[in-house]
Amino acid sequence: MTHSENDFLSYRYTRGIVREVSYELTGALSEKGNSSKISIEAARREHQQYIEALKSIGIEITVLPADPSYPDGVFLEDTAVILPGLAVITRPGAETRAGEANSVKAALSPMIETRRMKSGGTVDGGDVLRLGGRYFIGLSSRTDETGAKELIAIIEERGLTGETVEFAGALHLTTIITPLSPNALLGTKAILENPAFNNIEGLRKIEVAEGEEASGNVLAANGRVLVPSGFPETLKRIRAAGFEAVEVDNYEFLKADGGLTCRSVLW
Ligand code: CIR
Repeated sequence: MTHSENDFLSYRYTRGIVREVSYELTGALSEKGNSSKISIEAARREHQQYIEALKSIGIEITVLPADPSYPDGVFLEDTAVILPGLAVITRPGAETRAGEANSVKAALSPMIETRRMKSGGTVDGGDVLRLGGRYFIGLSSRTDETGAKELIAIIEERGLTGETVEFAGALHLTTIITPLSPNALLGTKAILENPAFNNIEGLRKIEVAEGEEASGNVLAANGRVLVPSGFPETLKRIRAAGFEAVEVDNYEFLKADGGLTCRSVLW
């Protein structure tokens, strides 16, 4: 394994892409219909804070222009799954989002090898949880068996492992569970008890605090954990477990069911 592969597998990144917030974000998909309540001005401020947080830990960020045809375009994590040295361009599960992948592929191509999924199945990047070099693919309303199998085959070609996870209660798997390190997961009680996460040697499980279930999506990068603001008990638990955590606002994006990881693709 090369040095940079090893870095990637331990959540050490040097590059990333994000997309500008478009005015159409108020028309983004949202399970509770809250996206119409988004303040675009506040969302832009939050997104700038997020970009600064990523830059401050040494990640060079390329900002893609907003695309008014895609209200959900800022959540570009769903369109690409990164493997060491390869970006798999997904076929997102929501019909209105399928076209988002084209501009993401175009932006990534000069920076990293890209490969499009072509089985006809669907995968949203938000359903892909990576624990070190082990990929867990949640089967959801957006990610189907065919898509997951195709992705697992590509992961296995690269000498890593992939498996599917059945789960309920969230839009995406990583809405409720995310890594803090290659051997620590933060998640809701229910998902941490999922058989997929049992019997993993050396795995530490940190539960989000009661009443703070929306804090399961955090972003571990370069030795730091970005935690959405407004979840003080979960923040305490992450720090008590020995991680350096900083709060980043995600209030506006949460109205459209988006977490911190959704707003970037890092490698
Ligand atoms: C959607 O429903 O597709 C967007 N409003 C939210 C996507 C969030 N993405 C993610 O969890 N990876």
